[in-house]
Amino acid sequence: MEKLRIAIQKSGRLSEDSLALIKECGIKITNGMRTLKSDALNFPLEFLFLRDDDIPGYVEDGVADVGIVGENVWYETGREVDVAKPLGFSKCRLSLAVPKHVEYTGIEDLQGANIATSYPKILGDYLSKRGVEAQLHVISGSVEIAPSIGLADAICDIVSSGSTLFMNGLKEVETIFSSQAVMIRNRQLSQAKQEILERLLFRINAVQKGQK
Ligand code: PRT
Ligand code: ZN
Repeated sequence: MEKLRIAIQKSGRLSEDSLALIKECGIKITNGMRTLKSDALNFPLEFLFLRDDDIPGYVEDGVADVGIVGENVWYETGREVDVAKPLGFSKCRLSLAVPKHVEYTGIEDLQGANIATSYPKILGDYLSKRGVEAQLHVISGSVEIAPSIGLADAICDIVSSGSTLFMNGLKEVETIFSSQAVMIRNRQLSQAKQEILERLLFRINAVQKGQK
């Protein structure tokens, strides 16, 4: 029998809530997240546990049929996949921040600035729409320390509570993207897989209604 293959983050901020949602849908998994692959016991679903950044590419290529990622990762990778459903957890925002003593009057202050980020596509789109040209320094982690080591004048990073910015002497000056976990899907699912996806989304809707 055909199964729908879903890619879930192996370990990180999305993992627990993604699996909790599956569980709330009444779906049981054989052997947790310790393996690369797992099966559902009572639903035609198969799990792949991956790094979140790899999920949109796997879904585009059809290695996975659907996946759960942050909208930030979905947009940044620019992969040809569709959002099937916003899931309402892992809410955060992508913001620009500058050292707290810097006077900031508006986005034009960043003309010619050096900005460190892990999101060059989202930030590049945002700046070019506003006619701002800046040098983007792409770094994969610890973006918040870039100003203090002299690498950048500003940063663009994920913010949740704001405490990371605060602890690094930075202030948030623009929110450029709002994000939450979303279910993404391959654009060419077979009829059988499409039907399984609809059953899964039906259950997710019911869970979400119950939470309201
Ligand atoms: O290993 P893998 O590549 O799979 O995971 P990862 O380390 O790339 O991602 P992970 O697990 O950190 O985050 C997964 C997704 O969770 C992100 O893509 C976002 O969609 C979402 N999310 C929600 C967050 C946060 N909240 C968050 N606070 N992602 C990152 N952060 C980081 C942020 O980068 C910054 O360093 O937390 C810090 C800021 O938090 P506050 O509360 O101090 O503002
Ligand atoms: Zn990642």
